[in-house]
Parts: sequence; C-alpha cells; structure tokens
Amino acid sequence: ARPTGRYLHKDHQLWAPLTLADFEAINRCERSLPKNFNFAGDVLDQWSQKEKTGERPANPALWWVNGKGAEVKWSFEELGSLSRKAANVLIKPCGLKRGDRVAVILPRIPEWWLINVACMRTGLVFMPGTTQLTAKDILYRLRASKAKCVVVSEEVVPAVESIMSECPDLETKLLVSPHSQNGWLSFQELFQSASAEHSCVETGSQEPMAIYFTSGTTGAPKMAQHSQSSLGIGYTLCGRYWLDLKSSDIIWNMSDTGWIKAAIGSVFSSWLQGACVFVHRMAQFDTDTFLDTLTTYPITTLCSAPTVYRMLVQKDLKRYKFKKLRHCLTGGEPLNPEVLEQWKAQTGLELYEGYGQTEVGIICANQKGQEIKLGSMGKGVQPYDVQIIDENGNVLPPGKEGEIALRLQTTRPFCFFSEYVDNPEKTAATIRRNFYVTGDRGVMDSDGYFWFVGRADDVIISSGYRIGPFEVESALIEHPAVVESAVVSSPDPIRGEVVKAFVVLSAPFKSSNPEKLTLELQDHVKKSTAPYKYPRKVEFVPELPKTITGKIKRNVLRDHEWGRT
Ligand code: BCO
Repeated sequence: ARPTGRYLHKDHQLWAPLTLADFEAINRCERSLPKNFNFAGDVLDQWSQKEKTGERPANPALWWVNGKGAEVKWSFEELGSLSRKAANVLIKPCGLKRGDRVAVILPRIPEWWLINVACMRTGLVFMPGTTQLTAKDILYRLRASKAKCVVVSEEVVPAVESIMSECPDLETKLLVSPHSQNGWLSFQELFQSASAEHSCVETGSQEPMAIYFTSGTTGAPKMAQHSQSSLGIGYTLCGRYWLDLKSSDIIWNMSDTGWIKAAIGSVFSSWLQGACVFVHRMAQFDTDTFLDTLTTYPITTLCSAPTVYRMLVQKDLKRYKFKKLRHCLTGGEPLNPEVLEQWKAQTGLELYEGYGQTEVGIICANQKGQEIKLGSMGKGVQPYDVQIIDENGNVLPPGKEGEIALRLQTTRPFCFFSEYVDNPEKTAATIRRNFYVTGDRGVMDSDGYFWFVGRADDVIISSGYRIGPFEVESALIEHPAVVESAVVSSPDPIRGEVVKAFVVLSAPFKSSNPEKLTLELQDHVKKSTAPYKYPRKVEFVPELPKTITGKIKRNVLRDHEWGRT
C-alpha cells in the first residue's frame, strides 16, 4: 500500500504524513513542495484516519440534500471507500489511464464529488463544466481538450449525442442516472459491482490535476490547467483565515460545479481543514429555499456570489433565524458596500469579500479578525505580493489606479495555474516584466487595502460569471437578423453588471417589432451558448462606432452605458 506521507525535502529520510502545519508552511514559502502529492491520499485519507482515532469531531465530510427529502451524509471514511469504487469504474470499464482528460458536466449531485475524488485517486485530469453548456460549447471543450471521457447527467445526453461524431478522441461516455441509455455506460450499475480496493496513484506535485475553461476578450475560452498542488495545497491559508474553518464547521458554498469557486469552497479549502461540505441540489436558484436552508441546517459558514446577497437583502431577513450561521463570505464579482451594510443590519453578520481568479486563486481577502473597510476587497493574501502597476510594469504608489498584479520571484508560485493548454502566447501574455497581470484595474490605499475598479479588457463580470464578449457576438451573428454586434457590460442593480448587445440589423429585419426581436435574439443566444451569457439588454443601432481600421470600439459603448465621458 501507498505510504501515507511524503518527503518534504530530499534530505528527509522518513515517511511522515504531511500535516496541516506543513501545508501552511508550504503556502508561506517556508517549506518547499513535496515531490509527490495527492489530495485524496495526503489529505482526505488523513482525515479518515483522524475520524477513527477520534481526533476529528463526528461531522460528515459531505452533507447533501435535494430539498425534497433526499439526503446523503458521508464521513471521510465513506467518501474514501466510495471514491475508491468510483476510481475502479473509471479505470476498468471506462478504460481510462493516468493523465487522460475527463469532462464532467454534472449538476450539484453527490456523484460530482465522488468522480472528482476518483480522478485524484487515479491521476485523471478533471474538467468540470456547468450543465448550462450547450452542444456547441461541449463540442468545443471536447475537441480542444481531446477529452477521452465525458461524464454527464441525463439532461446533457442529447447535447453530447448531437456532437459526439465530431469528437474523434472521445472513447467513453459515462451516464450518472438511475436510468440506463443505449450507447452509454451506466455509472450506477458499474459502481454497484466495483471493488472498494484501490491504491491511490503517486501523483507528482506539479502533475496536472484539473482544467478550467475561462473566458477572455477574444476567441474561445482558454484551458487554464492546475496542478495537484496548486489546487490541493494552495488553498490551505484561504480555508483557515478567509473561510475561518475548523473541522467542526459546516460550509455551504453554493457555486455551480463548473466553476473554480466550487473547487475552492466545496472541495479543497474546506476539506484541507477537515470541515463538512454542505450541498443543496437547488436546480434553480430561489431565495426562499435558500433562506429556509439556513434556518433548517446547522450551517456555520456561507459563501455565495454578491448577486445572491443582493437578492437576499430584498427580503425581510429579520423574519429568519439562522440555525448556526456565524461567518459569511462572498466573491466572484465586486460587492457594493450598501449590500454589506444591509446584510449586517438585518442579520448581525459581517460579509467578508474575497477577490480572485480561476488562474491564481484568491488574491485579496477580508480575513477573519481584520478590520473591514467598506467597499474594499481586503488586503493581499499570502503567498502573494499584490501590487498596482502601470502599463510598463512599474509599481504605482497608494491611491493611484492601475492594474492589479502579482509580483513573481525567480520561480512561478506553485499555486498558479500551470499554463493555458496549447496556448503559449496567451500564457506569456499574462506576464509583464516580473508581474502576473490579472486584467483587473484597482487601487491600493496606504493601509494596503485594495479597491476594485473594473476590467482592463472587455470581459464582462455579471452575477459572478466571467463572460467573453466575443462568445456572445459569435452567437448573435448566427441569427439572420444580425449584420454585426458589439457586446459590452451595462450596470444592473442586482447583477452588478449585465451583458448588453448593440445590434445592427439586416435589411429584412429593420422593420421588425423590437420587443419581439429582442426576445428572439435572447432565446437564440441561450440555445447557441450557455444561457447565463445571454444579453439581458439589447439595443438596435444603425451602425457601431469603429476605428479608422474598422475595429469596433466597444469601450465607447461601454463608457456610454456607465455614464463615463
Ligand atoms: O434570469 P433569467 O431567468 O432570464 O435567465 C437565467 C435562466 O433562467 C436561464 N437558463 C438557465 N438554463 C436555461 C436557461 N434558459 C434556457 N434554457 C436553459 N436550459 O439563463 C439565465 C442564467 O442566469 P443565472 O445562472 O444567473 O440564473 P439565476 O437563477 O438568476 O442565478 C442567480 C445566481 C446568482 C445564483 C447565479 O447567477 C450564480 O450562481 N452566480 C454565481 C456564479 C459563480 O459562481 N461565479 C464564480 C466563478 S469562479 C470565480 O469567480 C473565481 C474566484 C476565485
């Protein structure tokens, strides 16, 4: 069997389990990375041991409810044996090998966590995607990544079937559903007969663990690849100081499974601290269900996008008595100070904002115990040296607006993404002199607190989603009514900003009813690409502002929307 530990340094001669203190020291750059690391073996199985010896309270590792009476509670030991069975499903009947890429498009169901851990145990590269992805989105992801396997729930089957003939690398289709389907392996059936014996593979610390598709101003989403340690060790301090978790806590992070926020809050940060991950299936977001959940279950820690808090403060929150809630967090988009004040006035709880990116994780945060400055996203978090820089990579003094950037030492921080797969130009473009540039603009004050200003590029951050204008424009141009379009952000009281499309119509559609045509175009975008990207505002214009060379000036339209001259 695999030893439960790793050499920290070449000169260490003993196998000793890595401890939380070791992981913290690695995050603080006081210790080097171990040569090998595997989150399932080195973290989850350690908590399983601690459960046996009574060193961890009787708190589930995963607690899932669907709001209709179904419930799943797994200890770390159960998570261990069930994920070993899942690992055997992936390796044997699915025929997958270490390093193969697996696209996992599942809603918030327990199998998402099982398959995630099973990929860790087997060294498979996990590629999560939201169930809002359309056939076109899935085709792009499967082809770009050369995925060997796709794991989906029933609602995603038709989309995969419509494009699978165009995916020559796709060998295995695994369905997570109580019903079997022709041409699909049934996870449930294979799982029943799978063995619970499996030896966790010896993954290298820098070996790929996951790929996240992330949108930019131009082109299709890029594949940000993370290593075993960037995700598996890199969130130790975040779990302890931002999320303020202990093994007795129960955290509800309601992010969709497709985003890195699910990995941060519902896998790595939480399980590094041995806390319980609470999950509500909630197919459709609903404020009443949300508030009832907080009054019914002993959730201690809540993490949600600012849009959710904006929706919640519209309700009379004083009517609700939350069972155990003590710490609330938010991130993914800027939080407005009014919402923080309203939340605090109604619940008595602070809101601790964090700021980060898929590529590099949490960059700034209001950590527990730190004074919160209204409107600020807190201070830079270890191990990052966060600075505001100008276009030449010079550090700007406090109070000056510039780009939020991370200073690089001689080696790339281990908690960074490894690369944009097959895209060395875009990977290189994130570096300016000795800084990683986030693409976000901000200001630092003289106390070291950071204030978000906006994106430096055309990317739209709406309801916590990162939306590339090009992706929406590409969907719009497929419609016969659209000659050309420009997609920009526009302010919105609930969603922070929303997608707005300026559309030039083709001659046959010029006299169409604008309301009807708006709905038709919105519906068209929802069918062409993931619906969260659809333009919530549409304006028909005779022409678009352009440069002399014919490039659309999105900035002119955006500035107009935001009332900037
Ligand atoms: O609002 P509408 O009803 O007009 O449109 C909604 C849906 O109804 C619609 N839709 C969804 N599935 C559809 C569909 N339409 C047609 N066919 C389908 N199959 O599309 C729109 C989707 O918008 P939504 O997802 O914003 O929906 P909703 O219910 O308003 O949810 C609100 C939020 C706040 C719960 C949701 O926006 C959300 O979860 N936001 C957070 C996203 C997030 O987690 N971001 C973190 C990214 S990681 C990161 O930032 C790195 C940090 C280190």
